[in-house]
Amino acid sequence: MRLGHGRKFPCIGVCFVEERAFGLITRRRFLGHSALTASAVLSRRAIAQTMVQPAAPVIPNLDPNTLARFVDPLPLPRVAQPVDHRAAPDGSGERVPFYRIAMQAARAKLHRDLPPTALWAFGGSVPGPVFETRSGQGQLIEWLNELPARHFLPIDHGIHGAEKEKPEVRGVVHLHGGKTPPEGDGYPEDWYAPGQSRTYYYPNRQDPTLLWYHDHTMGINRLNVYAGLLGLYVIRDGVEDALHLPNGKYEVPLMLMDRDLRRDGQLSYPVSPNPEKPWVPEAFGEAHLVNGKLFPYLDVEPRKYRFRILNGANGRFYRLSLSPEIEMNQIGTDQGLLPGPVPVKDVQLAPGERADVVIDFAEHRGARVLLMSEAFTLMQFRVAPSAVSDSSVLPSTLRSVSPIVEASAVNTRRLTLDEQLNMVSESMGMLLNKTPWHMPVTEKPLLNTTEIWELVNLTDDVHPIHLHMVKFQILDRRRFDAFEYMTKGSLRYLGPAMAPEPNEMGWKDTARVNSHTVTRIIVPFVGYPGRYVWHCHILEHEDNEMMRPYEVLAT
Ligand SMILES: [Cu+2]
Repeated sequence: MRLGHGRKFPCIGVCFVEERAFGLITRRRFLGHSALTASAVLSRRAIAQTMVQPAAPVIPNLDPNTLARFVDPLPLPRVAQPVDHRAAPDGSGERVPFYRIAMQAARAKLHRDLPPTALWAFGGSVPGPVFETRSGQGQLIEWLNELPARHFLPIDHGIHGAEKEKPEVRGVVHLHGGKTPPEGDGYPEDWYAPGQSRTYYYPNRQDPTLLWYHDHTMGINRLNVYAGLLGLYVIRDGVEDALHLPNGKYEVPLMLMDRDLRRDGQLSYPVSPNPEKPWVPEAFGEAHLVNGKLFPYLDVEPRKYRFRILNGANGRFYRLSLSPEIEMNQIGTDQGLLPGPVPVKDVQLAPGERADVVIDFAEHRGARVLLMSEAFTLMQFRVAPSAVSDSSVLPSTLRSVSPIVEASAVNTRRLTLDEQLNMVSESMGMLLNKTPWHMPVTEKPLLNTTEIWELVNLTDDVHPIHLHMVKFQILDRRRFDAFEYMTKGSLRYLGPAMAPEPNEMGWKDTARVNSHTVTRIIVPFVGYPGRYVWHCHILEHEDNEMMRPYEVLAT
């Protein structure tokens, strides 16, 4: 375990503020937006950052607000096509679609007025091709590593798993939210070098939802994903089809992510002032990409649309709303449909979380509607002026989601979320339960049993905690005295337990664990025995030790 390196953000021309809203704490770049500055409190970290004198970047970063808005149509990812059918490896004799997708260097225009940006991409595009499949329809994917021999983003060789003796470029693919056997789950240490490939089997024996695939390589995951290695994966079934939700061209994926770009249009990843230890604890970009474009527009008809939204950012939390304000209906979350539509004015998404949202433009003929995240404009909807007929339905009942009875849990684990700070409040790394990655496995639930995990967040940040292979429900969140916990070891609550938000009351695979809050999740360990991981989905945290193995034991 190499702690003792890494500073907080390099303060290149901008500083950071801490904003408290809805009981959450998020750090944001100070952009001069009054909405942000008015509530801003200069954090201990921002104070520390003013003490840092970073090296000037060779090419300054681009201010995306200097670009023309809404000049590029929203791109839609192409649908992946199988190249063959092969025998499923489960012994069933069934022949299943076989896909071959390469991780490779690519160039893409992120905006009309920018030169092509060098990226790493699945199948040559960011996002990669979208997989379309059905519940219970297995498929095989050969993931080829055809990346170049050298990385183009700053590797920190002091981070566990990214040592100098390892190949600089490595890759391994994880299907986020997939109920996947362990040999195909993309275990972070199962990486492979350029010229190699792995074929993974996805049984897809799970409810319909939006999953996503991305790199998960030990120690450089944040860099590989930032480079562009992510894509969407949709599972459907007949029950969902029968709801007659908006479909076809009226169902639109929106993959959100933020990047910093240099003025020459190339990716810029933030680094610490120490070139030997370039890791930074979070990477927030000022350029917000929707399906890989800056400020795209989408022509829509005045009717209902279904948007399948992923926060694919490394560390950015999005709080999505429409301007002018239009009420949305959230119909699904990470692991599928909610019991019924939840009317919302905004939708909060931490990295890794998904939202399934229906927006009805019927009352807004001829309008220009912006998709915003607080002060940031993400994209524009251009509503056509003429009325259309709309046969799609927004049913009041979507799917039965039975709350798991707490008494059914056979075990409760109390697990802390930890951050180590030095004397000037600079992060030295994060941990789960004060235990680095390489220590022996401590979480070993039995297959087909249910556990409660009490996630005790001792840090000042919100951490989106993701468990591989399983889905879970959020029981509640409760504020506690973190100082007393850290000094005396006693857990003293500061208020009542709060139920999850209505739009979190479905099946989840990633849960926001708020600062100084105990978030309880209840997890049926149903699926496959074997070694998996759980981790924070802020990728900079995950790469610097906020990830642990867990093992489902066969009964
Ligand atoms: Cu985290």
